[in-house]
Order: sequence, then C-alpha cells, then structure tokens
Amino acid sequence: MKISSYQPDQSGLAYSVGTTLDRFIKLKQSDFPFASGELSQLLRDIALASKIVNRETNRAGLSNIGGAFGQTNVQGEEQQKLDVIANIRFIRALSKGGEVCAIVSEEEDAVIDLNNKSGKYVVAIDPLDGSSNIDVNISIGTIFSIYRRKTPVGSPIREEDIMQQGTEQVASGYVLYGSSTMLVYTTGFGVNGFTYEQSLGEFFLSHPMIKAPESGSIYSINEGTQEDWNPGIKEYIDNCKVKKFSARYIGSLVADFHRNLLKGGIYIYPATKKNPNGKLRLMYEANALAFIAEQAGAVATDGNKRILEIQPTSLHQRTPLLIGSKNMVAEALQFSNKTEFSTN
Ligand code: AFP
Repeated sequence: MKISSYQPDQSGLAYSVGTTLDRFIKLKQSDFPFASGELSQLLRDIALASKIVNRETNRAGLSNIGGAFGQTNVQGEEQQKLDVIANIRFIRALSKGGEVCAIVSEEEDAVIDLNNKSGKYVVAIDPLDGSSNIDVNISIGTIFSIYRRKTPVGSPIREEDIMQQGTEQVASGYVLYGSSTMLVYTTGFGVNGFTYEQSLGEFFLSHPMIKAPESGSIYSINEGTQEDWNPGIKEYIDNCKVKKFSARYIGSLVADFHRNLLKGGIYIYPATKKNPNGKLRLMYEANALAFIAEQAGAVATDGNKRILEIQPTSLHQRTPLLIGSKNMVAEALQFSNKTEFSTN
C-alpha cells in the first residue's frame, strides 16, 4: 500500500473557501484558560438563530411578515412582525442550547429566567435593531452581549447576575443584515468579522482583527433633532461641516456603527429634549458596541463616562452615546459641554 503525505493543492483550480465561524470559534476556545466549550456553543447558537433571521428578513417582502405587529414593546415603540419573529428565534436558540440561564431582550419587559440549572451565562440582546427600516429594504441588525452569571450555577437568578457593567462582558457582537450579512464579535481578544455565504449556509472569516481608524471623516447623527442638542454637540457638528466631512446616517445603529468602524467616523445619539437620557439602550445596544469599539481601538462614551463603566440600574435604561474613532470622539468631547449629558 502506498501512502503519501498530504500536500495542499497548488493548481489554483479550487480556491480555498476560508475559515468557517465554527472552526474559528473552536480554534479560539483555548484563549479562555478555563473554557469548557459552553461559550463557544453559545456563540454558535447565536450564529444559527441569525441565519434563520437572515432568511426571514430576506423574504420579508414576499411573505406576510413585513409591517407592524400591532403591539408596542416595553419602550412604547411599535413592534414590527420581524421584531417579534427575531425575538422568538433568538430566545428559542438560547434556551435550547443549555448554556444560558437568563435573557434580557429589548422586546421583553422582564428578564427571562430559562430555569436552566446548568446555565452559566446571561445574554442581553436586541434581536432586530433598526426595524423601522425593514419595510424599505435598508440594513438592520442584531446586537448581543454575553455575561457570566455572578451567583453560583443552579441557584436562583439574582439582580447582580443581570445588572452588570459592560466591563464584565465576556463576549459581544452584532449581525448586520445588509448588502451581505455579517457577524462581528469579540471575546476580548480583538474583533473578527465573518461574512455569510448563503449557498453554503456558513459564516466565513472575512475581516480578521478589525482595527478602527484613529480618525475619520464621517459623522452620523440624526440632524433633524439638532434644535434639541446641547450647544456643544451642535458646534462639533458645525465643525465637521467646516472640515467638509461626510454626513452618513441611515437610522440603523448596527449599520451606521459598522461603516464607521471600518472607514473611520463617529456616531452620536445625544441627549435631546425628547429623550433626555438619549434613545439607545445601555444593556443591549451601547455596551455590546462599546466592547467591540474598544477592542478595535475605538472609544465609546456617554459624554461623561466610558460606556462600559456605567452601572445599569434598570433593564431598559437609556444612554447618550458617542462612539467611534478615537480622535473624533475626543474632539467631540472637547466641543460638548460635558456636564449637560446625563445618564440618570
Ligand atoms: P428602531 O429599531 O425603532 O428603528 O430604532 C433604531 C434605533 O434604536 C437605532 O438603530 C438607530 O440608530 C436609532 O434608533 C435611530 O433613531 P432616530 O430615528 O431617532 O434617529
């Protein structure tokens, strides 16, 4: 019997499809000194649910799942049918996996206790962010944060398991359902992005070790609300215009954040008269993106404080958010009258 050792193909006829998310997660499992594979499985559960949500969003215009659901969520916002579907899909995936003990979701008033005796992790999730964009075919996203519970595994869930600062995240990420679908995540060892290959049904590593440019020339803010900003923010934005920066804002946080992360830019959702504490939610929007931003070399603040160091006091707490390229956020803070921001 002849045995020859494996030689990678040199013919160039069959291009390499690259590293799948599954393989990448497995390779990186050893980054965690006491990893037993549960966090890896949890990330895979999220990836699976995101594939299903991707399928649903892609055919939203063809099936009867576009449009409003006819109910409002706990924030008083009108729920889209796809908000509800995504919420069900993610909660189902997370409850079946066995790694999660509790879930905080934008679409749920209370913490969901999964009554899972072996679950070590708590997940905070915005299942479908930017959902007012669904019906007009504009990018939307999923945002998630993963924490380790503080109390012993198997004991009843307590407030300290849920109300953790962003610095305690063990992983966070987002899925962008855009011109292509991408999953971007960090476990505190850099940020990696994966693009979904529809025909193979797999995410492949496409953006290894993402680094945010330190400066940029894109600013993203809802300028329609400028009469309600503090004067410092208005001055900063006026200065962006003097510098002939580009205004880019589509009203889907994940998409606006992702673009600025790759190209260099700043996203601001300030405190306004209508939303004195900002509009975005700390636990399942700001924290997850702040962790990603910092891991990529960018920064995130509420104007006074690093986002990751804000102590949550309620599940659906809002926060002002300035996030993006380091130098741009620093300049925005110089302009803004810091004391006028509030996190309470
Ligand atoms: P929706 O999910 O209701 O579309 O809200 C999206 C969002 O939370 C965030 O993704 C956007 O950046 C932001 O709100 C847009 O808010 P404005 O419409 O007030 O600019």
